[in-house]
Amino acid sequence: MTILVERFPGYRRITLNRPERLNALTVEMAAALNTALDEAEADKSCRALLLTGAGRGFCAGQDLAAIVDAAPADLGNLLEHYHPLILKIRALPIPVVCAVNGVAAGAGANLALACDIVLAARSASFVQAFARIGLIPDCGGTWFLPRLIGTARARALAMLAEPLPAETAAEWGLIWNMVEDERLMDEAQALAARLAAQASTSLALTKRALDMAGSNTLDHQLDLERELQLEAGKSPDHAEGVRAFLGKRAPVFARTRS
Ligand code: LHQ
Repeated sequence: MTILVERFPGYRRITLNRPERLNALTVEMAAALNTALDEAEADKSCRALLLTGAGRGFCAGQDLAAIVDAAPADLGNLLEHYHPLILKIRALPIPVVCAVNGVAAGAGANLALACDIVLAARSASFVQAFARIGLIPDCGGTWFLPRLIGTARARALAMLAEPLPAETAAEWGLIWNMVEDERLMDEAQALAARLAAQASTSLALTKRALDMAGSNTLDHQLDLERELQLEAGKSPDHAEGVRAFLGKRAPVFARTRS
């Protein structure tokens, strides 16, 4: 199985599982990942996702053996399998934590950057490997990189295709944080469990607002915040959060998404 799905209380862990190829992507794998994301969304008790890779790599991007003789049109067709995954991760109404356990290259790097909170092991690295094989960053690379780290660094990473160590990725703000290798999975699971215990409507709407900010004027964004705040304000979790604060106790949020 190219994708493994494990259920934990409140969240699911999805593991890219072609370790002998550093979890390089294939069309079959993209289809399996798509199904895993759909199933997680349909399960209202699933309130967070954790994405990681099996073995020593996170994901080496497209499986190059599968495109060695590909015609240009084939490359475009392949992206029709990958690009919807990027949009799906962004549109999911639940937070997605990515535990980057090793090298994340090409589409693999950008798959990680599409997630909401990226935690990487010290030994991990991020490589926009595309220029090495005469391609351009896809799967959102040209969109994510300048927004996350600014155009100067984005351009150099995309054009030089040099590996960026996890520690620098965290310093630059490409990712949320770096942890020692042996701590990665515990920390990532704790993060997923913590998000799963939070107010789910609040997280879903926060995710939506942050994504819309990429193309909105401040004026429009303030309107959107007002609209989404009204929606968040209607959730029982909001009432519970306020009561818990005033009662000096920990809030108990709903275990099922509405
Ligand atoms: C691989 C791969 C790989 C196959 C390692 N494929 N076998 C999407 C679709 C449409 C159009 C095109 O674009 C895209 C998006 C893309 O993702 S294009 C970019 C594709 N990815 C790359 O160019 C990265 C290629 N890989 C590497 O540069 C290195 O393997 C990295 C830097 C990831 C890791 O280096 P090392 O740690 O030194 O490992 P390694 O190179 O020895 O790899 C281990 C094995 O995995 C090895 O096989 P072997 O049989 O010798 O043990 C590699 O051949 C295999 N492998 N990446 N993408």
